[in-house]
Order: sequence, then structure tokens, then C-alpha cells
Amino acid sequence: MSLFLVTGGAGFIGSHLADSLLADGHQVRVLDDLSTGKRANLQDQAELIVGDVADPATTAAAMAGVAGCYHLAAIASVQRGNEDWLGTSRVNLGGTLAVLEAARAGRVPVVYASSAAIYGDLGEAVATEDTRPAPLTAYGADKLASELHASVAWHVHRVPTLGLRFFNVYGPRQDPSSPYSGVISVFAKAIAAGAPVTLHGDGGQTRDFVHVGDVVAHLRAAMGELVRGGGAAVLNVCTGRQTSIIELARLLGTLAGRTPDMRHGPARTGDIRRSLGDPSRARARLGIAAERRLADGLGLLLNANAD
Ligand code: NAD
Ligand code: UD2
Repeated sequence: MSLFLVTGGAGFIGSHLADSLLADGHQVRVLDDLSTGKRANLQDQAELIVGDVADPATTAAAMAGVAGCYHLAAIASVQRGNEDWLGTSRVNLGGTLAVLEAARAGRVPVVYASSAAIYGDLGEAVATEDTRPAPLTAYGADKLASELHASVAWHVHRVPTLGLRFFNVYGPRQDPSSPYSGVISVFAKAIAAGAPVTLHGDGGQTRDFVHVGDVVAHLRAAMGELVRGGGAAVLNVCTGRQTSIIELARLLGTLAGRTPDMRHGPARTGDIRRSLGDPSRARARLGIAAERRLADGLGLLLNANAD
């Protein structure tokens, strides 16, 4: 069994990844500054280093002796990127550079989180990995720049890298407390409690919602592919199905046995109208696909929240 570094491992996606690695008998070292992550998300068997991924010395020390690195640490908020441009770029781009630099000496394979945000507004198109990147936010720009540096890491320094462009991820432990939390975490909590939900704009905007369990399966498969073949690929992690926000609210209401109290608020500045990914390259490359249907994933989430 191997030791893996998971940056951002105390967070929503990272802690589910840590659970999966531990369940298979691997050792897990987490580097996290607990800015949005929680120690309570982690099992005791995981080693936790509380520190800043953008600090090269901290990240170099965390990288020592690991067989692979999953780089998930970031400020995962488009809005925060709009408000604090320099501060979020220091983490989201600077943190990726610190990870790649730390991986250099040992040519440690790095699987990292990119985002559908690199595509910008797709109009009627379905995003494939060959779709021209056109990020509309600082967050998306930093994820795209991270991909470019990950390519340099392989071509110049032979550090194997694989970027996973997550679409909209949902599941247990996604924090609903901030107004910029994922819409599913916000709606599931409100509808289960009989509280109103606010649709930004007309609620017709669509997203490709992918369950965190499927995201973890892609992360694990990507590391296996990297260890075998190297390279600097990027792959979509999505379902190939889109759901509008108003359909989402109705579906959650049906599952919760309540008619959702839907209100309308202003559309978010620069919000993406349609987001839909093509999962076929990840299926071809990794041999897996996101299996969990949205209704099933939402039912699991409502049950987990009720516990
Ligand atoms: P999250 O906020 O739960 O996880 C991010 C983790 O990184 C947190 O534990 C946080 O404490 C940590 N972190 C932040 N700044 C840090 C720093 N300077 N040093 C060390 N740790 C730091 O969010 P998440 O949804 O689990 O996101 C994980 C990754 O997936 C992020 O890179 C995010 O951009 C990406 N992503 C998420 C989604 C989604 O829908 N949730 C979509 C696309 C991409
Ligand atoms: C998500 C990620 C972001 C980035 C992007 C890539 C989160 C929190 N953000 O941004 O990190 O990776 O995906 O595609 O995971 N909405 C409402 N009412 C609410 C909350 C949201 O109508 O109470 C709308 C919102 O205006 C948007 C949609 O729901 O149109 C999705 O919002 P989101 O914040 O869940 O995710 P997104 O796509 O903005």
C-alpha cells in the first residue's frame, strides 16, 4: 500500500477521497489550512498537516515520500475570485505551482482539480476537452493557468499530471452555510426544512450535476492511469445530462415530499446560462463513467442530511 498526499483533503471532495484511499488500505497525508475544510471531515487514520498549500516550504515538506499527490486545495468560489482577485489567485494558481515544484524532484504524479469554469459560457454547445477554453472569471482563469503549468510540468520536468475538469459536484459534506455554497447543498437543506429557496433569475439556467462518489472514482482511476502512462491530459468529469435549477428544486421537493417554496431573485452577474459536459473521453481513457442518476444522488443526500 502507498502514501498519498491530498491537498484540500479536509474539504468536501477531498475528505471523500481520503475515505476511499483509507478504505483500500492506503496511507493518507492531508495538507489543508482549514479555511473551509473541517478536521471533523477526516478519519483519525489520516495524517493532517494544517498549512498553506501556496507556501513552497510547507508543500515541499508535505510531498516528502509520497507515491502520488491529489491536489484539490483551492478557494472553490467563483464569487470570492471576483471579490479578492489577488488573494484567490495566490492560492488557486500559486498553490498549484507550489505543488508542481514540490513534485519535481521525485517526479511525483499529480492528479489535480480543474473545473468546467474554464469553458465559460457554452451557449448550446456540449463541452468536450477540445472545446476552446474561454473562462469568464478569475477562478476559471486560474484553473486554466493551472492546466497550462501542469502541461509544462510534464513536458519540461517529466512530472506526470492529469487534470480533472469537474462540473457541478454535489453530495454529503458540501457545506450549505455560505450564500455561495453549491446550489444543491443550499436547496437540499432548505427544502427538507420547508424553508424557501431563491432561484437566481428565471431558474432556467442548467448545470451538469455529478455526484461526489463518481468524482472520487474518477480521481482514483486517474492516478492509476498516471502511474502507468505519464502525460499531461485533462478530462471532463460530468454526466452528459443537464438539469435546470427550477427542475432541481421540483425534484428535491418531490423527494422530500414537500412542494418547494420557490422565490425569484436577481440573476448572478456573469452567471453561465448552460453547462453540459461530454463524458466520453474520460470513459475511453479511464474506463469509467459517472453512474449515479441525479434523483438517486439527491435521495441519498436528503437521507444523509436527515441523519
Ligand atoms: P472545499 O472548499 O470543500 O475544498 C477545498 C479545500 O481546500 C478546503 O478543505 C480548504 O480548507 C482547502 N484550502 C483552501 N485554501 C487553502 C490553502 N491556501 N492551503 C491549504 N488548503 C486550502 O471545496 P470542494 O468543492 O471540495 O473543492 C475541491 C476542489 O475541486 C477545488 O480545487 C475546487 O476548485 C474544485 N472544484 C469543485 C467543484 C464543485 O462543484 N464542488 C467544481 C469544480 C471544481
Ligand atoms: C460551480 C462551482 C465553482 C465552479 C463551477 C464550474 C460551487 C459552489 N461552485 O459554480 O467552483 O467550479 O461550478 O462549473 O460548487 N443558484 C440559485 N439559487 C441559489 C444558489 C445558486 O439559483 O440559492 C444558481 C446560481 O445562480 C447558478 C446555479 O444555481 O446559476 C449553480 O450555482 P452554484 O454556485 O452551485 O455553482 P456554479 O455553477 O456557479
